[in-house]
Amino acid sequence: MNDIKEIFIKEAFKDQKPGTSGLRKSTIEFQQDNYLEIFIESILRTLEFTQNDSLIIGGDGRYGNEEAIIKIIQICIAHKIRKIFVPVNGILSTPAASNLIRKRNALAGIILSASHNPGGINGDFGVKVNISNGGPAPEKVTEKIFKFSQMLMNYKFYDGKIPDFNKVGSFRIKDTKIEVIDGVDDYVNLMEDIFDLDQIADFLKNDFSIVFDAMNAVTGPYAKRIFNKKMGLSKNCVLNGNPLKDFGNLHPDPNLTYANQLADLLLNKKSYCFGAACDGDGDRNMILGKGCFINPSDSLAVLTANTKFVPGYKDGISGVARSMPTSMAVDAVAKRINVPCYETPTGWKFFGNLLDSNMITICGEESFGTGSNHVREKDGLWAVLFWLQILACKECSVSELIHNHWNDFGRNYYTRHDYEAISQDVASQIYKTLENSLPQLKNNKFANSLVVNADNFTYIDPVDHSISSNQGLRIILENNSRIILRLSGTGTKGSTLRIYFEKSCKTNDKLNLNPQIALHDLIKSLDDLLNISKLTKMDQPTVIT
Ligand code: VG1
Ligand code: CO
Repeated sequence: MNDIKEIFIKEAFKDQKPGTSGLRKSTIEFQQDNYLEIFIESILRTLEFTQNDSLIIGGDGRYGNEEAIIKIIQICIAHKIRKIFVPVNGILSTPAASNLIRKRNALAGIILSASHNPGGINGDFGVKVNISNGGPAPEKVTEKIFKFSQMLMNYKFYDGKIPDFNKVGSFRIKDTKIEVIDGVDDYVNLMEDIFDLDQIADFLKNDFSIVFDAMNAVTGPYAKRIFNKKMGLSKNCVLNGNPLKDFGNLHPDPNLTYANQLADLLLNKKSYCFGAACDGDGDRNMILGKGCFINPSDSLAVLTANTKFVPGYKDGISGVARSMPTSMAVDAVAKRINVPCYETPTGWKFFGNLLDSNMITICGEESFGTGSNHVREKDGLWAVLFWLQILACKECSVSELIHNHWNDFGRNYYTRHDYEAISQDVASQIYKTLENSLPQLKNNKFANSLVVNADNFTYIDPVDHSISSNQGLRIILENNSRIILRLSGTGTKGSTLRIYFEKSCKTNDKLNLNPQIALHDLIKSLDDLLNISKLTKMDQPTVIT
């Protein structure tokens, strides 16, 4: 019996263009017949596996995770891929996947996740593709995948049963060996190489209470292994620690709006000295202190200023990078320690070349993402451990650390306003109005300051010289203030508008204002120009960071 089948489709799926990070759609759309399969076939054709190449497959545990892994294995068997690594129960965080690709010398990884988007049958599903350096596929690869998806009218698959992958072991089907591995081990080993976990544990046990919110998503098993098993902390320090298919109806986006349970514990009740949360696939992090929220752009600056306290970076760093909308707080640190600072478009894939060429060691994005050359993804738990290591060395509170940082380097007041899932027409009207106003804005006054530049950001990769244009509209003002506007590439409903406001202050300026007040003139002037509240019929953004 021939159990390798060829399935034909009548029409290509027109909407398989990957966005900022992978292909994301509603779960229902992903469940259309052949939808996932055609995208996977396109990935395999693009990557061109040879006899010696292996593949990592895992996901954040959301609805459809295991079923998708089975389908992908079936397609891989039909393609005679020699070796596949799957974590037990298919649960693998994005940074752990990046690490595994590198450790096992795999050609690629397929991560089933829509990251910070909600899960469940009424939520979202997604596929991220990572290449052999462990990082997200760059644009030239995702473009090729998209091209295949528009051309292909058939795919191959193995029409047979795939054994359970609920425990460590291995099995062979036809030419393919499938190894089921522990998805947590390698990652925890890596964290032990970078950090002094004993020092952190001693500090925490000495009356420095912490709470970590895994938001019913992928980081639960990792956090329990590190905080409970390795450090011996009480079980209660990990909240929502079991990965659930629908994330227990939480929206696993670690910000003040969606991680409100944690925010309430730290900011209102002041029940702990330190709190942190990660997103659905474990690459984002939010850091909170007692009564104190750390803006992710500031977090990047604090980590960069304190690398000497972390064993993994004790020999110094080669450089830093931030995405364009991320505040320039880290630029001041880079200048002080005399290392280069690069500005890339939004999306982790743009850090890959800089990391691979050792031009940078640390990088980050304003969207709660920080990471380093230890993997090629942003890494939520890594950032949490980094903060704890600094606090353990300095023996201070989160609030003292951030205030001392501002007193030393100055402060970049910063906020991001998200208008989620608004109509595409309204979003494009707002975007076009600003785009068309850019030439008039330049060299004129805006919010009482001179506009020194107004443009649409274009990036030229310093390593391979590839050009990425249309990466965000910018109004750059004379006193190092900026307004940036871009449309999200990860949303699945309507359009999501992101607006970023920044004002930089010196050490002798007022450093303790509420950012919404410090930035009010910029926020108000932009609304006057673009009519955002009127057009969206929203008196405030969906999420304010
Ligand atoms: C958002 C963030 C971006 C991040 C991306 C993927 O993209 O702004 O900084 O890299 O999500 O994060 P967008 O296009 O919606 O602004 V994750 O945690 O979803 O992989
Ligand atoms: Co994520």
